[in-house]
Amino acid sequence: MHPANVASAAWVFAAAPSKAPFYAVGAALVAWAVLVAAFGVSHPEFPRSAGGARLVMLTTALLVAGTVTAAVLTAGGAGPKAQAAPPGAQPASGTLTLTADPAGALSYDARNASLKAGADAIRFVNRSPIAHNVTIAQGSRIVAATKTIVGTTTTLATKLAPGQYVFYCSVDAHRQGGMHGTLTVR
Ligand SMILES: [Cu+2]
Repeated sequence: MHPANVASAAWVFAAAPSKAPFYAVGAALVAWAVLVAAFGVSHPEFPRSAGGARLVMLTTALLVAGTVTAAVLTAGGAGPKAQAAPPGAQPASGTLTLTADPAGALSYDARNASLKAGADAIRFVNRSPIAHNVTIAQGSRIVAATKTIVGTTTTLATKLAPGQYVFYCSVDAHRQGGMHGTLTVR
């Protein structure tokens, strides 16, 4: 490596330690590409043998894979922004979060929900002064139900098979009043 490149690489390591692996592997890939290109130009018959060609391709592939891996790892570890999901968004995992209307209206914050089949969790937030729950049923068969809570949050672990479900509040006539929706499990 040229002394100036070494110096700038060292600067990159010092300035951004979390991105250092990406820059290091990326720089190696660039250096390799330049080397192969320069050698190819000065040696018209390069690569001389099938084995040599394979070695060049393998090295290139490994460096590209290393760069991509380092880029992904570097991006994954980037600041607090990476973890912050937008408020109200359903996470991609098997967790369904439903929130009862905090002002006391007979409604949840969603009418249609979906979940991945398997080990799921139902998280129910009820900040209202009225007792509610989330009951999940297929037709008239109840398959899961959270505790009935007031002014707090509860989580229920469940295992749902793919299919169509309904969710509703089983307290008094809350379901008829509007606390219901559909749940699709894929
Ligand atoms: Cu209710």
